[in-house]
Order: sequence, then structure tokens, then C-alpha cells
Amino acid sequence: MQKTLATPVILAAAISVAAGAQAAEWTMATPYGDASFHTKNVKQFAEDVAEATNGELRINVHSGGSLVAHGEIKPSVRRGTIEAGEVFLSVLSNDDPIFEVDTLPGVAGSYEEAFALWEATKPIISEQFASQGMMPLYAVAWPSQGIYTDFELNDPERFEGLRVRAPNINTQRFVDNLGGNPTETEESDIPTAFSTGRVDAMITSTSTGNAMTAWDYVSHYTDANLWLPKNIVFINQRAFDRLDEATQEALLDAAARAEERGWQMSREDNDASAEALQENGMTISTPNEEVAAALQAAGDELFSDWETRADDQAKQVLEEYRQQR
Ligand code: PCA
Repeated sequence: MQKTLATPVILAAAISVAAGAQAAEWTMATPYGDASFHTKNVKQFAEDVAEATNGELRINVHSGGSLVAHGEIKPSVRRGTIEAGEVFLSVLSNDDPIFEVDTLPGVAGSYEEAFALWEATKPIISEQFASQGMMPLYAVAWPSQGIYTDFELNDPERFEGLRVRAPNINTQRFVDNLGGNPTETEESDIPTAFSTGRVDAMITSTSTGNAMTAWDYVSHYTDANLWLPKNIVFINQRAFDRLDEATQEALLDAAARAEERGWQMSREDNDASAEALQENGMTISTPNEEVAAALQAAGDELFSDWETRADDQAKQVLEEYRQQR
């Protein structure tokens, strides 16, 4: 009895060892924690890839900056130390001002526009990655960015000296333009930044506010609809080239599905997170006229500042995007 049972077990083990010999195992790093819809999406993507390739390609996702710090993710993928990564696209603005266009005010203020902006900028962003031996797989927008404070933001004077946590350089510049004191802080460091008194306020989305339990530190969310910045998922080109064609196709196909699913998750997470903020006692409102005017002026300044840094190609792409709107 035991013998007849043992045979298929041994056979199965032998087959999986043989398959394992050819299978690729990739390491992927993302700065965002497991509570983020982006992380849920990328984990689903990794599962889809494993399933579609019968385990020929396994992607191990290390979330929350646990394996590689945010600023090191792109260099690590470039070197091939890890095969895949996800970053907040606009943190790459030092590489090229094209990476900033999704954190500029007045460019894309809805999911439809944000997606159109992604499509318009994808070719040059892909070229940028390709020139460094990498390939973007997909990008997904965060919900629009707003302002978290521990008071009702009804007067732009309140920005004066306010210590505001920002997720990238452009948002820091924006805070500066408003008269505040910006600090760049990773999402995962938000709770510490508030609890140690390093910041009084923050700019981010409903999603991050919810994931970081903003109600522990602040009471008001001003839904300013500043911009809808994106995360980008990308891979090392050499690692991709080593895969056989069928695996490459399965990977790209799963990436296309992850992109579509991600944009939908973002919308849903925005609604669910706004509800969670309110359920936990936060007040959500839109800017009054005075605050809106101050945000507009700070935004205009940010935009002209970008124009002085952007090259002709970036400006032209933005112009083309605008003409199509
Ligand atoms: N959450 C991330 C990026 C933008 C967002 O909504 C953050 O605040 O770090």
C-alpha cells in the first residue's frame, strides 16, 4: 500500500526539481507597506505571473522598504542586484524633470486626465529607463493629493511656518511657496514624524492618510485635488532578456492587467479611505476661496519653476497632452 502511494509522490518531487532548475526567481522591492493598495496590486501581479508561467517565474515582493530603501530601489534594479522595483515616480525628478509632470498643479486633476498624461509621457519615460538598462512594466496613480492639518484650514496665513511632511521635492517646493517649512518623509516614517513633533501637517492622499491612521495625529483633511501622482513598476532589462519568450509574454500580459486593476483599485481605495477618515472622526472639506487662491498662486509658481528646468522634449510632450484634452 505504502509503496504504490510513494511512487507518484517521488515522481512529483522529481518533476518539480527539474522545473525548479530552469525557473527564475526574482526579487522585487517596494517602499510601500502591505496596507497600501499598490502593494496589494503588485502582490497580485506576482501571483498572476507565477500562475501564468506555472512557476517558471516567481517574483518575491519585499514591501515597506524592508529590503531596499526607497532611494536605492532604482539604482539596485539598474545594477541588477534586484530584478524588479516599484517607486513613487516623482522621486526620480533629479534624473529628469519629465518625472515631475505628475506632481504639477493644473496638469491632470482627474483619473481620466492622469491616465492620459501617463500615456502621453510613457514613451519618454520608457526611453529614460531603457537608457539605463531597465524597462517600465506599469504605472498606477495614487488618489489626488490633499492637506492634513490638526485645525480647520480656512486661512492661508496658517501655512506660515507650518511644518509640512511632503513625499517628494516638488511637494516640498510647493509647501515653500505657501510659506510653510517642508520636510521630505517616507510614507512609512509618517507616524514617527508626527509623534516626535517633527511635522504638524502633511500632503498626501486619502489612501496614505488611511493606511497611516492619520486621525491619530490630525483632525482635518482638505481635499485640495492638487495632482494625482503615480507609482511605477519596472524591471532590469537583462533579467527580462534571460526569460524565454512565453514567460516574457506572460509577464507583460500580467503587467497590463495589473495596470488596469491598479487604476480601478485606486478609485475604490480613495472612496473607502475617505470614509475611513470620517469614521475615525476626521473632517473632510474642500478649500475655501482664500485657501484655493493661495494654492493656485503656489501652484503657478511651481509650474513656472518646472518650466525653467524642463527640456524641450518634456515641454513638447506636455503641450501635446494639453492639446489633446
Ligand atoms: N502616498 C505616498 C505617495 C503619494 C501618496 O498619496 C506618500 O505620501 O508617500
